[in-house]
Amino acid sequence: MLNSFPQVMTIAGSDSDGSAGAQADLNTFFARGVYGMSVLTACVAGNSFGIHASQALTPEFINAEFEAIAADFKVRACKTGMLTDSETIMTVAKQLKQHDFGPLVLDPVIITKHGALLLADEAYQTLKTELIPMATVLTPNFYEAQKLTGITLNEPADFQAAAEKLLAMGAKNVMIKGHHAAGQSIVTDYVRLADGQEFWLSEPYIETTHINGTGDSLSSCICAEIAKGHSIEDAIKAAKKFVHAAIANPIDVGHKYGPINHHAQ
Ligand code: PXL
Repeated sequence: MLNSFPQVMTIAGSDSDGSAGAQADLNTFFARGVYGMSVLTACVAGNSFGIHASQALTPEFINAEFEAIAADFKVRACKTGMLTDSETIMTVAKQLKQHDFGPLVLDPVIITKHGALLLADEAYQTLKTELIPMATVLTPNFYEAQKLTGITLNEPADFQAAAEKLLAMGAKNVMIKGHHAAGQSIVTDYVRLADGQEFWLSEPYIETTHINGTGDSLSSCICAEIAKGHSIEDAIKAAKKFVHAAIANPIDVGHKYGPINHHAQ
């Protein structure tokens, strides 16, 4: 009975407006019926216009958060979001090696959709060598996949080559997210699983300004589904549907670029 309820943990930044980062993760965890915890790595002052200030938390404090959770809870799966810099990545990697927090969904957050930098340039290499090898599922978006692999994504074969390269870095499963080619009416993701299976997932493209937190929520949903015992393939497919519904049914908050709707199912 003790600690039997599915528990998950996000390792991410707080976004004050609730649209992204740890807030989006915790909303997703709640919506998917798991108990969510958060190791905050940074706090950003954001609203629907953008990010106005950012403050990294210290390694000492981040360690204290990890230790507090590890001492008391049984985390079945975890995910990462904003990791700021190499020092933060090293702190997180060390904690993930010391404790068993279950499978890791690594969302390699680099920059927001509106251009705010959430990961320093100097940290790409550390992310590649320290964390990607620990990733059960790696979920780069179109931009991040190109940054991490150096491969320009045009043709389907480019996506396959990029995924191959990310697998060679040590990720077990890769989902390259959310490419919407100009003029097309669908958004397509490419998935490559550990067993060699590959597939494309498409949903209709929705013209909207309410997409803050999309990537965070997708990776959180994968994490939640894994914690409930679903396969990686099913978790990825469920997450794609969840995020699509959350974009398709917007809620009216903020003045500009709003959040997705975690109440939608
Ligand atoms: O959605 C990417 C993201 C991740 N983490 C934090 C953010 C954002 C985007 O605004 O603020 C803390």
